[in-house]
Amino acid sequence: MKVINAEIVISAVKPEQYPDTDLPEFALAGRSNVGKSSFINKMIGRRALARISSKPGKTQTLNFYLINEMLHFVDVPGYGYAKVSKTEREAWGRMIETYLIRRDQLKAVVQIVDLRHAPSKDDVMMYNFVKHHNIPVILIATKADKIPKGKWEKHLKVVKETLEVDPNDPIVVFSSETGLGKDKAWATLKSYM
Ligand SMILES: Nc1nc2c(ncn2[C@@H]2O[C@H](COP(=O)(O)OP(=O)(O)OP(=O)(O)O)[C@@H](O)[C@H]2O)c(=O)[nH]1
Ligand SMILES: [Mg+2]
Repeated sequence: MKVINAEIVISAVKPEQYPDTDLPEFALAGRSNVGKSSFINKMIGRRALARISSKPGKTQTLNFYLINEMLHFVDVPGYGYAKVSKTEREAWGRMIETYLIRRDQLKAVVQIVDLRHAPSKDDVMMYNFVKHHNIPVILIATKADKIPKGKWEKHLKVVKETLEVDPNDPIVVFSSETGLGKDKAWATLKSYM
């Protein structure tokens, strides 16, 4: 997809603030620092529309990005960031759950995992949560540029086995560094719109 226009619409923390449109939405889920914001930027061809940081925990609100007046990407705060207090973590959890369960416009969760490592307990929990609520999920195994191509299949197998992935769920090997997987990711998203 050729992205002509991309803009942040709102940073929301509660449902009243979500954009009042019927446009299809895709929410990014994944560990803090896994590369959710980088995924959005690569997909839309902007270096820094979604905020990226070397510090984990950068994204703290539900950030709605409007793409070509056609769809929204929703950048969601990452989970598993140790330096966040329990109270804060619970508030984030509620905010994310409320959004994922109640948002009719949500077409699929784009769950980002790190191709280099076995998915964490939190990754497994998130995947199970999404499956439990019957929300379609697209898996993106990112940072592929950090391991040699010959090892992708082996790593992919570990990802699938650890998550006990439903064989019907698409999984795309991706790199925000090189753009690997971008076309396949767009084609996959479109099939859910
Ligand atoms: N080499 C490489 N680095 C990546 C890739 N994707 C993200 N990164 C780096 O990983 C770090 C975290 O990326 P972000 O996109 O900010 O991660 P995030 O998931 O949005 O993080 P939070 O907002 O804290 O939850 C940054 O330093 C990125 O440059 C990738 O595909 N390859
Ligand atoms: Mg982020």
